[in-house]
Amino acid sequence: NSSSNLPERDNYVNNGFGYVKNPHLDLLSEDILYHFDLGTRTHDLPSMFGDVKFVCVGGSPNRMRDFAIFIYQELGLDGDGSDITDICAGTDRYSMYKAGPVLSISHGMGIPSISIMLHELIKLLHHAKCRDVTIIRIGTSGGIGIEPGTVVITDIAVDAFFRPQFEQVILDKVVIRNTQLDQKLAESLLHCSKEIDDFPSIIGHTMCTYDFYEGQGRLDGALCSFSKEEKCEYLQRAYIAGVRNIEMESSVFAAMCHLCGLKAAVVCVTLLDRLQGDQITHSHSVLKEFQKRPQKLISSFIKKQLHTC
Ligand code: R2B
Ligand code: URA
Repeated sequence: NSSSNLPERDNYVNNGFGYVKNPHLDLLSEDILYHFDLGTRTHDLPSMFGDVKFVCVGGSPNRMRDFAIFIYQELGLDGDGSDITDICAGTDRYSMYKAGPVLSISHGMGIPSISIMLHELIKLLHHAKCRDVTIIRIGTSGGIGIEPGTVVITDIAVDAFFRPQFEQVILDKVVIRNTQLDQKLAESLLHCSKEIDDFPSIIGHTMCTYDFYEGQGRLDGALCSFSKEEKCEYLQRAYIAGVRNIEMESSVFAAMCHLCGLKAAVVCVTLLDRLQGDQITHSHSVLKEFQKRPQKLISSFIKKQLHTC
C-alpha cells in the first residue's frame, strides 16, 4: 500500500559482525559484484581488501584516481603511486583504486548511481571481513549564502522539502530512512580543517536533489517553469532551514551507511553561491584548486587517524 508513509521499522537481520543486513546473501554460493567486475569465486576478496580502514567515494573516476595517487604519496607508501591501477578495469561503470588501507572509488552522478555502488561496496567490505571502516564522500556542490570554495562538512542530509530523510521505494511502498551522519566524525573533520591554512570550512545541512537544474532551482536548464523570485524565495527558505550546500548523493549515502553501521561523513566543496547565480563561471584552475580541498582535508584526517591508532 503506497500510501503507508510510515517510518521504517528496523527489522533488518545482521549477518554476523559485518555491514550487510540481508539473510538471502548467506544462501548464495557465489556473489557477483557485477558493476565492479569482482566476485567471491573469482577473487580473493579478504586478501585484496581485508586491510581497508578508509573508503573515499566521489563522483568522477579521474578525481578518485588523483585522490588515490595523492593519498598514496601522503602516506609515504613505496614508489610515487603513479602506477596505481583500476581494480574495476573490467567494467567502465565505476573505478576503484587502493592505496594501503585507503580505497578510493567513483560513484557517478545521482542517487541511483551511488546507491548501486554502495550495495556492492558494502557487500565487498562484508566478504573481505573488513572491520572499523570509515567512509567519506568527497565531492562538489552548490553553496547557499557562503563564499565559493568553502568546504561544507554535512551534519545531516535533507531532501528538497528540507526534511532529514530519504525515501526509498521498496515493493511499491515508500520507506523513510534516517539521513543522520556521524556527528563526532563531522566535528573531528572540522577540527582537522581548522589546522590547514586558508581553508574555509563549516558544518551544515546538505540538501540532496534528484536533478542539477530544475531540481536545484536553476533558471538555466532546458526547462524552467518558475520565476527568479520563486527561485530566490526557495533558496532563502533552504538557508533558513540550515541548508548550506546542495548536491545529489548525500541522502542515500547517509541512509545506507547508517543502516549498515558504517561510520560516514560527507565533505563537499562549494563551486558557487547559488544566491548569486546558477552557472559555474570560475576558471578551470580555480575549480581544480577548489576540488582539491576535500582531498587535502581527508588526507590530513586519515594521516592523523593512522598515526594515533
Ligand atoms: C555534485 O556534482 C555533480 C553534479 O555536477 C553531482 O554528482 C553532485 O552531487
Ligand atoms: N553539484 C551540484 O549538485 N550542484 C551544484 O550547484 C554544483 C555541483
